[in-house]
Amino acid sequence: MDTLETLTQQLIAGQADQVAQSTQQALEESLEPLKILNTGLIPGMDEVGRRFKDGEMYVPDVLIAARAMRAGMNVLRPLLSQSEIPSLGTVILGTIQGDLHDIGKNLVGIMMEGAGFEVIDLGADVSPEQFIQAAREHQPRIIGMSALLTVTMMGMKQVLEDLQAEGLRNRIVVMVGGAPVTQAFAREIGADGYAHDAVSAVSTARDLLNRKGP
Ligand code: B1M
Repeated sequence: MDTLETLTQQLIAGQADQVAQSTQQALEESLEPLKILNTGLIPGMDEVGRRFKDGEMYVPDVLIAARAMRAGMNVLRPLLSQSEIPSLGTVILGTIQGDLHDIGKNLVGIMMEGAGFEVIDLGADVSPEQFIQAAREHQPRIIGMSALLTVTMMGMKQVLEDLQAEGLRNRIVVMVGGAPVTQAFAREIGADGYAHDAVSAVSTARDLLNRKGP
């Protein structure tokens, strides 16, 4: 088994210390941080999701795997966010109210930082009021919302409506993402953009800002 396969297995087993070590080892083998993320860590989390769905793993196992994922991400974070690029503007990020899934949103944050955005991460379970308050306070160019549950997705629409009602909608680009979210859903709720993963979130953010202008 090569280092990335080992990493995937350790993540599934929730072995946080070993995941950190294997991530470090993969870097020492000169593997690119993005490759380690996409070929070692994320497939592990995908497999955890499959097993959870099929009743082969339970919530505590998933939490332990999520902790291991974080241990690997902590090793990669400084490398993924290394950037000499001047700030492209402020992005407010958060997982929508009622939803505690934050791993994907954290990855989006890391990649955005790496691309030169200043990221203000509101965390998970973020209410529409918190998004509005942060929009007033930080005057972001982008608000990015993440949802992993079909039952919480509609909360994104509420944030869009509240931004509109507060007169803030026109100056802010709103992006959405998360496993159950689609381009069609983004369009339906009136978001400006959708990204399938953390890497495309960066290019989508750049495109949307270019289209909107200064
Ligand atoms: Co939960 N969970 N979970 N879970 N969990 C899912 C999402 C689920 C699909 C599992 C399943 O049934 N197969 C299912 C949702 C079903 C549905 O609604 N369709 C589910 C469920 C049901 C639940 C509970 C209800 C379980 C229960 O209690 N009975 C419960 C809900 C709690 C709550 O939120 N209120 C729950 C709890 C949990 C844990 C707390 C145990 C844990 C979360 C820990 C944490 O995040 N800190 C957890 C986990 C880990 C998962 C799975 C296994 C993995 C999610 C993950 O981290 N993926 C997940 C199954 C799965 O998705 N395979 C599952 C890795 C991550 C890198 O990917 O988050 O998709 P993802 O992010 C990607 C893209 O989506 C995108 O970029 C990221 C990186 O490429 N992206 C964006 C994300 N946000 C974006 C924003 C953008 C752009 C792109 O722009 C702003």
